[in-house]
Amino acid sequence: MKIERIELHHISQPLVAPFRTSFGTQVTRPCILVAVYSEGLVGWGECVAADDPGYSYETVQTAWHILSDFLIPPTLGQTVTTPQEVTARYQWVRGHPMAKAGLENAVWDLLAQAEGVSLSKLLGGVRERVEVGVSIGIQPTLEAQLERVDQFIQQGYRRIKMKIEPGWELTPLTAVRERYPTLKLMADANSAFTLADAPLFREMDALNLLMIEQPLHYDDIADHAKLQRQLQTPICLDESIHSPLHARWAIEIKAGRIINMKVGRVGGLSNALAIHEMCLEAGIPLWCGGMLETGVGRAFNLHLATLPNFTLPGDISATNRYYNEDIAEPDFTLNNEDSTITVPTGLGIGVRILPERLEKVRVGYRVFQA
Ligand code: OSB
Ligand code: MG
Repeated sequence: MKIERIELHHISQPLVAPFRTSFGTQVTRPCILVAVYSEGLVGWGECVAADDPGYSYETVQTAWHILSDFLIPPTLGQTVTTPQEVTARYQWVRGHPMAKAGLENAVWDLLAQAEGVSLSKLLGGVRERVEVGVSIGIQPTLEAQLERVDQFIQQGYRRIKMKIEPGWELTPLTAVRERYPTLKLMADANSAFTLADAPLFREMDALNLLMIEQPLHYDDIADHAKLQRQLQTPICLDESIHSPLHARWAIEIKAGRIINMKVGRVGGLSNALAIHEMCLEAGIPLWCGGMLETGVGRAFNLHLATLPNFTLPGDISATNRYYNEDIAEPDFTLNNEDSTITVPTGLGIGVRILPERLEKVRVGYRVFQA
């Protein structure tokens, strides 16, 4: 297929509630939607870089620059039959995985549509519904935290992730554990602690958490390996894994026992597939992380999480947990009898962009024509 046209849509949508983590508070969520046109079809991808470099060094602005000046020019006008033919043209570009994923994933959607299959089918997915949980931001008070957990449990979520930071860890986690003794409960520190906090994490072993996500430095695997040796609770790596190479290093040194897969963080679906394969062989379970995506990114997450080694519930919540109105339809809803979301069965990612909604929240637009 010849890539005839590529569009970048920079959008910014208000979140239904502020989302506070150890690295900051998000009130609105931007992203860049990438549209790739060929032979009457349009593939969509979502670049999940944020407004600020708090979670990752990438921002909407750096991704816009990398896409516009380095990734899109060699892609335009090319004839492609596989996504790897696109990624090969910008393989020399170091870093910037979220920018790369936005473009590569749009090509996956395009190619799946052209082949007349859903993305899950093209990837080799094995399930129609995906088990999901919810990620709860840091709350102003313990009462607010418990109330938030209660709300989500009432909505049907059966796995709760709590954000933690120094001063907001054992007390809120213990309170939730006491109220829900058998709940699948986990904590995400977003790199807020150091190895000197090992005693604190050893105390968490008593809480029977599903895992502790990224307790230490965002670029570290060495200290995570040291901490994992002192804990019974599995460590899950998020921020530290940017590529199949990082995944291999982390597995080799036993830096954790679980990996959070985010397709943006690892540079696109091809790398996600490579990491999936590697983890399957190494006995490392995966789950699909989230970046407060729009319906486009959420659809990618659902399709990806249908692969066999995604054996733990993902951070893929219902649309109404993030946005009042989204730019794509249908909205994703929780099947609240079993805490799953049904994977779209249409062609490609199987969601439809709503042009009026898109324009309403769009703050930047650029067209590249072959
Ligand atoms: O660390 O997993 C994280 C959101 C933005 C950036 C980083 C993270 C998160 C979440 C929310 O935890 C996941 C979601 O529901 O999309
Ligand atoms: Mg995380």
